[in-house]
Amino acid sequence: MAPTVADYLLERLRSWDVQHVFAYAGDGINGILAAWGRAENKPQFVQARHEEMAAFEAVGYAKFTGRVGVCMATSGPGAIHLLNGLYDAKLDHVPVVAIVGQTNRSAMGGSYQQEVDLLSLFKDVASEYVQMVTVPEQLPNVLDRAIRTAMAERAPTALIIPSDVQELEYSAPTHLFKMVPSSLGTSWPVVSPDDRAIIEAAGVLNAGSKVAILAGQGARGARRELEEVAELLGAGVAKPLLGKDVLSDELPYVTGSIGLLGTRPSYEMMMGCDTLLTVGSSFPYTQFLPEFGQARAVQIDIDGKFIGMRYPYEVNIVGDSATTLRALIPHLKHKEDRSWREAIEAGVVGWWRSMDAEAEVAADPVNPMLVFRELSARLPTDAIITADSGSSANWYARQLRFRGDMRGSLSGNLATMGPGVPYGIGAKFAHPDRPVIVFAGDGAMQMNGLAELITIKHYWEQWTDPRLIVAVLHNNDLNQVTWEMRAMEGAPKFTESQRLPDVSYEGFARSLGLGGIAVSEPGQVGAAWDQALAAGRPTVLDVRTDPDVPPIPPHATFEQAKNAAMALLKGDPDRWGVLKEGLMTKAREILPGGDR
Ligand SMILES: Cc1ncc(C[n+]2csc(CCOP(=O)(O)OP(=O)(O)O)c2C)c(N)n1
Repeated sequence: MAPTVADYLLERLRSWDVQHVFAYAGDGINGILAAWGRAENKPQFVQARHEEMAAFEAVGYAKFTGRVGVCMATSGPGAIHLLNGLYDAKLDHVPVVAIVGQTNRSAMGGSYQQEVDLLSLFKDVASEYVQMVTVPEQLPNVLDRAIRTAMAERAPTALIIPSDVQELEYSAPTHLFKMVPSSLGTSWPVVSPDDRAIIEAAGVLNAGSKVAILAGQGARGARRELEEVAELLGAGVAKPLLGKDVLSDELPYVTGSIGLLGTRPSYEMMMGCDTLLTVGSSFPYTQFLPEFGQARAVQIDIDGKFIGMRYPYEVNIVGDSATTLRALIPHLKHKEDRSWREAIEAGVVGWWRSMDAEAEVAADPVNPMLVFRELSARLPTDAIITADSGSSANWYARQLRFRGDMRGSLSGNLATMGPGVPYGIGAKFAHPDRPVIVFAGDGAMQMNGLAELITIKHYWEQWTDPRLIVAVLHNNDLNQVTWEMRAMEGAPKFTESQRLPDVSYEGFARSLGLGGIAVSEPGQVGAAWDQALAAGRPTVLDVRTDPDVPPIPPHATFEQAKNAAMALLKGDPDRWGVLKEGLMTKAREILPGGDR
């Protein structure tokens, strides 16, 4: 049989070294599924439970490899289901290619079953590149451009292939008018900075005496250079959520996370600095950066489209972060006065002490911070950690001390619920030899994490290191929103919306043949981690956590604290527990032995 368009599609994906496609079947891609059977499942078809999960898995895969993630779905409903995961890729700047089916060309425009205007549907999410393949000769060019554009723009792109086109005999573009041949492979440049801008930037950085560095995910790969710059400038380094793994938390001047979920030393450093150097970050919350006029600022970013915003920077340098920092280093003067650095380091010591103390606050039954604190010390240095949107994102940001080669991510900008478990699956396919730990709320587990445990059951025996631990914060509450309503709206908990039905997460895991550990007392947490980290199979840690421990950051404004108090006065059903836990937690920051 002559190869079809679908056969050629898989062959071309193999040529691009795509090894996994996260996908879900449907008759809109029947031609491709048939080709897969002929291709002996190469690239591997990874079957998710839901197309949104397939997209999240592709995002997780891409985040943890730096390579393109590929997902596939049928026409109509399958394509629609991909959307949220693709938006996650778009907002976090991750290269993902979505391939979807469409009804036959003969039915198009006929309000046919499952016919959705997919070009319009993907127009926004895949604004960098979305195309429909209507004749075989178009395929190599459209696929290659979808992959290259995803990589070049760090964005999702989409390919629509009508079912009848999938089954056409493949014929390559020819040497004729209106044919567009294509070729494989790309050598990406390392973007060097402009020399004059380097001198200007060095002038700004040398003039300051209190330098703060903000290092985001774009600074990954510039670890050594960042450390050298921070040393020379006597600076501290704060990390937005997506940059949590760019620099070790064991360096004494790393102040940790910044922003709504951030640390006190990061906040204080930004409020007190006179100079700001931002590397590879488009951290959106201006209010956590220095006051306008307070600091002179320099930004380095690989993408000219995202530079110069969020803060009135004086020098904006487009360039690869490591290369640009290397160019900058010879021009930087070592700051002799280390008092600013010493104050930052003292703040960092105090911060970690207070994090330990906060994790020790007695709660009913388990303080969620304890779950993270107990893991932090036990984390293997090659671990990959994901967190879902919800209160776990707070504790991920503030309680985990990253070191070694640890990687971690969450839905940084879309902040969607649901990616924790599928990111973990994507991570396992990316690095089957590394332990992966997922933190997820019970709401996220009920939304999709439980179903995706079935995907884990389906595949885990393929992974050389079988450890994929899903730690569930079992608080029977949509806790992050409960607290946001208290802090932002001054509104008491609306039980009908916030309370969740009780489910045994470890019981469900065990019913699948996975490990399941129930934790209902603080004293069990450490041993549970030890057991899960030593287990020869994926494990769900089902921890009964206290919803009354406030995930409000230490620098919550007076307004937010007042609102929370008002919510309690207005008859919040959980008011006594909240008051007790909230006061005890705050006391750990304020009292002697806290962080001051
Ligand atoms: C798809 C989606 N729906 C709703 C939200 C709003 N939201 C953010 S966090 C959250 C609660 C999460 O609850 P859970 O997973 O139980 O975690 P917890 O905060 O209780 O730890 C909700 C509803 C969202 N971010 N994404």
